[in-house]
Amino acid sequence: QKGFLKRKAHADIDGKRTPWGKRSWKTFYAMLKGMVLYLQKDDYVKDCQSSEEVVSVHHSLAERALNYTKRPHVFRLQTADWRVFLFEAASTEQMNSWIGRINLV
Ligand code: I3P
Repeated sequence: QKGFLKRKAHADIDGKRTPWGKRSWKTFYAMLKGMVLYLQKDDYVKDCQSSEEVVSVHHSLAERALNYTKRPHVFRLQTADWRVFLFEAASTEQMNSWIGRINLV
């Protein structure tokens, strides 16, 4: 499973609210391999290199973010260490595919 996703950080480790200034939507190229979600930042031009974030999806839960109504096809990922991310997919189909794949892990 791979593709572009927009991500918003909602809560950091232990469910602490992600502070102002760190809550904006950012585009990543996402790849799910095994129990790891690799998020490649879309900033080649700015940094002349790519930076990558790694999120373990082991014991995590993905579900449609029904109470987030500002954007369409957004799903919520809650990790085992109680971080919460919102991800905006390009379509409902892609959103459902990510949810299904993450919850299979
Ligand atoms: C955040 C940014 C997000 C917004 C968030 C802001 O500011 O504007 O787009 O979320 O609102 O805090 P910053 O870039 O300074 O972190 P929405 O797009 O969902 O409105 P929030 O604090 O209500 O989550």
